[in-house]
Amino acid sequence: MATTRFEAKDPELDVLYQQLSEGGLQPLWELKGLLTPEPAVRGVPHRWPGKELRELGARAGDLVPVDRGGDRRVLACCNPGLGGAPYAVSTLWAAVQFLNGHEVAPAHRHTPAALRFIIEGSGVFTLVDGDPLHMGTGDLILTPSWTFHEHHNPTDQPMIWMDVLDLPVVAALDAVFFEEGPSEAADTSVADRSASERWYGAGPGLAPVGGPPLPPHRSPLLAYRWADTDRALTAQLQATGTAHARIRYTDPVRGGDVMPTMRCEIERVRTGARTGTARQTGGRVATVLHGNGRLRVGDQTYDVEPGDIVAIPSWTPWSIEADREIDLFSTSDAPVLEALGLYRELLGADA
Ligand code: GTQ
Ligand code: FE2
Repeated sequence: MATTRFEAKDPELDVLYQQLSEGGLQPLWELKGLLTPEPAVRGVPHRWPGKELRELGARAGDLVPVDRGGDRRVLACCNPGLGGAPYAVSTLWAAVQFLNGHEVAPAHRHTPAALRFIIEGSGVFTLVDGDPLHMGTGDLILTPSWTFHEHHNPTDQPMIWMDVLDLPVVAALDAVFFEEGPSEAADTSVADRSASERWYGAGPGLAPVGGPPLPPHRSPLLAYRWADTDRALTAQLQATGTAHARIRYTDPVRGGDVMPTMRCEIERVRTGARTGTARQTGGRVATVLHGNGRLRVGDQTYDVEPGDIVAIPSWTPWSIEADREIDLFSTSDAPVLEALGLYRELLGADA
């Protein structure tokens, strides 16, 4: 297949361009926009309102069944800058998933890693490699790369939550694998705490001796509970006496990010306060758990409320301003950029 045919006035050069085209080659001196002074980011700032996500999720719940074949009732956030690709920013999938009462989203696994963050509701549990993880408001639940997972809603009420996956990164690396899981009836006698929490969620600085082998590439703890997160945010505000607390979810034993491709953070901004402006390389998706106010992203200002999902593309300055105390959860691909030596950050006046 021939590549773009460049043209030149010089007949000999023009012949060369013809030969290059036929040979599947391109002259760098004719190519524009490859080595840009700063990232040429295709994703744009964007906000998907929580109200709309809940309404359309519920409508899909009425119209679309969940079973083998249509495994997941998921609405993917599509960034308007990405030409229709179902990605919230170029490196992250973000979506809402809606599960009616008494429905089961069947077992499968894939190499893209996923996480769930719950804005509202409880009662669903996710089995991760057979370990049942209850999902409640404010909890972060991990389904790391290649772990089997299935979602059960044993209650009478529907539930909706946010999913974030590293799918665009794994797809760019041509490393997507998927397989269906065993569809035998799962044990629904759910314990209050998953095995992962009983082993690794004991509390600050308490790691088991002789526990199950540590998974090499991700946190052994699969559920981060809101009560713990809330306590940590409150304590940090008390410790600093400031109006802005920021916390990273970590592997409780080794201290790294929860998964190799995604960093999870939550921040609390006190009523009336505004954070400094920051910009980082790498994409980020954020969602509001509590409160309201404004999220400034690039040249956009969004009035945000719980359930809104906001895309913060790479190298785009952003800040938070709270009218009523805001808790903002966000996921970024920072671990990937850091591992490759590509992470950059500017803060305050520089950003
Ligand atoms: O819950 O297993 O948003 O496999 C996208 C792909 C959720 C899931 C998504 C998935 C899932
Ligand atoms: Fe999945």
